[in-house]
Amino acid sequence: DFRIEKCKTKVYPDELPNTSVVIVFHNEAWSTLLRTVYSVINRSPHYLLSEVILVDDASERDFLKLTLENYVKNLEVPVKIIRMEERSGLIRARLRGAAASKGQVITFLDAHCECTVGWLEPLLARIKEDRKTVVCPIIDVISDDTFEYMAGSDMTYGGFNWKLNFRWYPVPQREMDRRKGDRTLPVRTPTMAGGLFSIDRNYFEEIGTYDAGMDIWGGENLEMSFRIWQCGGSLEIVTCSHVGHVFRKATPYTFPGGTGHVINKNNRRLAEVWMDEFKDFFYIISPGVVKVDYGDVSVRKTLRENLKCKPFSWYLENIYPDSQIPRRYYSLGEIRNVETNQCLDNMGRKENEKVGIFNCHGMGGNQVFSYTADKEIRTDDLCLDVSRLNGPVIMLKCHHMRGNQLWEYDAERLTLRHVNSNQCLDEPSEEDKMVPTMQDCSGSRSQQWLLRNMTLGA
Ligand code: UD2
Ligand code: MN
Repeated sequence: DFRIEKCKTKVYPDELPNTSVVIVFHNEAWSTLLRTVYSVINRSPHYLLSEVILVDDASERDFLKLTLENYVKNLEVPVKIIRMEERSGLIRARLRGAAASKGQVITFLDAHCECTVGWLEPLLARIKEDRKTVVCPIIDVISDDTFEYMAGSDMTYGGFNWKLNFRWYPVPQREMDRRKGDRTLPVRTPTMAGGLFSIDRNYFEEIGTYDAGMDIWGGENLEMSFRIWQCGGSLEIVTCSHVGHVFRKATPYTFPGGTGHVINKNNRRLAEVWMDEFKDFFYIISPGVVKVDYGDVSVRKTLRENLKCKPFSWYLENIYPDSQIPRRYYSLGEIRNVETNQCLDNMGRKENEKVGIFNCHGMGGNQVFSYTADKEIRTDDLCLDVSRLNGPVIMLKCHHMRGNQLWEYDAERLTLRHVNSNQCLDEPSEEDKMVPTMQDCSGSRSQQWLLRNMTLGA
């Protein structure tokens, strides 16, 4: 039981909607799959459990065929197995499972989970209160070495970066304040991880289920998150519900067509339908993506119109103001030095390393920075940061607190002045030609920078 004490004593209504649990899998191991199924059966009140549906996405392992079928016949709750005729990916497999299910709520789980004591009631109770709320449990970590269960945090929520990777970020203060410090109240989350959530069956259909044009893996979680928020629903992490998940280092399956291609295609579909002009952040930081064919999204665009969904800028402003994508910004593109004609370049470096400077290549990627309305210079979730007089200029996680990440661009003098140190960004020194320096502002050409706006993409 991984709940905090206050959750253990919470009382939920007797009358809750029942749920079907849909678990899709491809080449899952026996032990993890059965651990998932047993935990659902053992840790859920049976009157709330309509059925368990296992959707086999054309696995190649023998024991997942007849052996599994015979095994589940003896379980206390009806377990139905559906087989996809061909490998379809988790999105279409979940759609098939959902279509075959009967419960008032549909609960999706990955095939390597463990539901813990009391996991189900808080999810269903929240949906009963508001049928347009889509709810996720806290996803705890099951070690992929020892399979030990380790409690996760109720202080993180879902976000995403410019590359459209899902990421966990700390729950911001505004959300703590909204809950008045009560950790048993659900956290409104901008995005969900994707694998574990409950949704009212009718609402799932009203809001457009999934984008069936997405293949194999990836992107469907952001697509659904944006869609829910933009089209009038809400997405929450119900902190009194804990489900563990094995985060694995490698997948037991292939990506037909190539991992990159599949994920880029899915991401393009969601960017084109939901992100409006903000899709440029994705396209500019990963320019190769624009070559990927994403098929026809007209059906999804019509859905967006029919549901009268709000623009992505509304989502950024109201649901995700601490997003890595700034809602308002002055520039998005290269930052070029007037004297040397070279560009700032993060050289694919990671957090805590110096920002570089290099010949401009005009290809986006590592040479893309945005000067935002909050006056930070950022590339994805990293910001230019100076903490000492005379530098160095390093890339640090953006903290939205101004401080050492606050820059003043003078559009006439073309200078980038670091406010805290009152020094200006300058060309490299003789010692290290690869990194810009910080110098007292002098107005010299080496301290002049052009901030470009560029748009790649469709
Ligand atoms: C996360 C989600 C996952 C999904 C994915 C993005 C969690 C804990 N997991 O990745 O649910 O949203 O992000 O797409 O939030 N599977 C198939 N057919 C396939 C590939 C996968 O049935 O072609 C099954 C797989 O057996 C598993 C589920 O889909 O049960 C999710 O796949 P995963 O566990 O490899 O994804 P994960 O946890 O890395
Ligand atoms: Mn998983």
